[in-house]
Amino acid sequence: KTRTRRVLSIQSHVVHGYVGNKAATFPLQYRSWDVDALNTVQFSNHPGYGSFSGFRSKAGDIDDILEKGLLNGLHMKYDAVMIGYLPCVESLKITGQRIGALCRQDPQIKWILDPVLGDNGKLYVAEEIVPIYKKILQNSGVFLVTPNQFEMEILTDVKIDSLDALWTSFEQFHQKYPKVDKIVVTSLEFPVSQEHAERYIYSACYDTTATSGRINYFKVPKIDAHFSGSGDLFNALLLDLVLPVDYTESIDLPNTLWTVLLLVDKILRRTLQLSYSQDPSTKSSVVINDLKLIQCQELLDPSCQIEEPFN
Ligand code: PXL
Repeated sequence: KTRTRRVLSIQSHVVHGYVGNKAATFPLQYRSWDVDALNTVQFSNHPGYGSFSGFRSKAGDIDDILEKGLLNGLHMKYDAVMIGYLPCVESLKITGQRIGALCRQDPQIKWILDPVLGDNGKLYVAEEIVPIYKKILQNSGVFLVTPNQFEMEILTDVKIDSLDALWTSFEQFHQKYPKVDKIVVTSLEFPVSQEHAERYIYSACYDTTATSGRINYFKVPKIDAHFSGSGDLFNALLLDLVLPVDYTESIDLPNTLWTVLLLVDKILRRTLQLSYSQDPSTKSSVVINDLKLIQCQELLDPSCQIEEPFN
């Protein structure tokens, strides 16, 4: 009899579209997780559309649901807690404290933290958010952290403009936040050569528990489009593969990351193809508002074998 894994996923909710919990829930459920989705905002759609309406959950309301409702009311037991977009200072502070205490109480619970700060050199949260993430990472035994390149730079004070600098940044991260188990820098771009800079992105990981080859990186053909929610989908699939049902203190992080990269690539390409066939005016360099997760469900099936890398 297989156990059903259960995750508490603290992220955004959009009524229309697929970012935050809407991007994570279906893939995780499809891969046999019980997903408890706590919504940090409820928006009509993601703000990238240009207009949206909705509201952020208040810190007190999030805490009420988490502390009173789930942990002390229902006495929920989780295999994992995933925290994504949490843009409000008070909400992040209190949630960080609660999940920190929960994981100290029960070290079996794996905390996956996406330190959402910004992208492409721009912060998209208030500056006061930065020290809160730093404090969480210093004090808590976060299992897996998934910064992008810009977030990694902010957290380590290292400008990542080469593979060497990436190495330095990983070492700095481990020095500053020794309690963090695993780091995945989801996407990186730097000019190795003029040709490569345009055609590839990188993804890299650091596993502090690996006995050799702690750092690994992969080169992935770049898709010339921006997909809202792709990072959230990436984190959900990474969570699934990094915590298999038979999880025993060691997984092969580079191998896991490679599988996630292949899978996300396939889903993004299928999304682009479907967007194009529905609207032929879709340009090759585009912003894709909504992932086509439902139409990609057979790719999400855990038995789906992806044979051809990147084409
Ligand atoms: O994909 C991250 C994300 C999360 N939450 C909200 C967003 C986005 C990205 O667009 O708009 C509300």
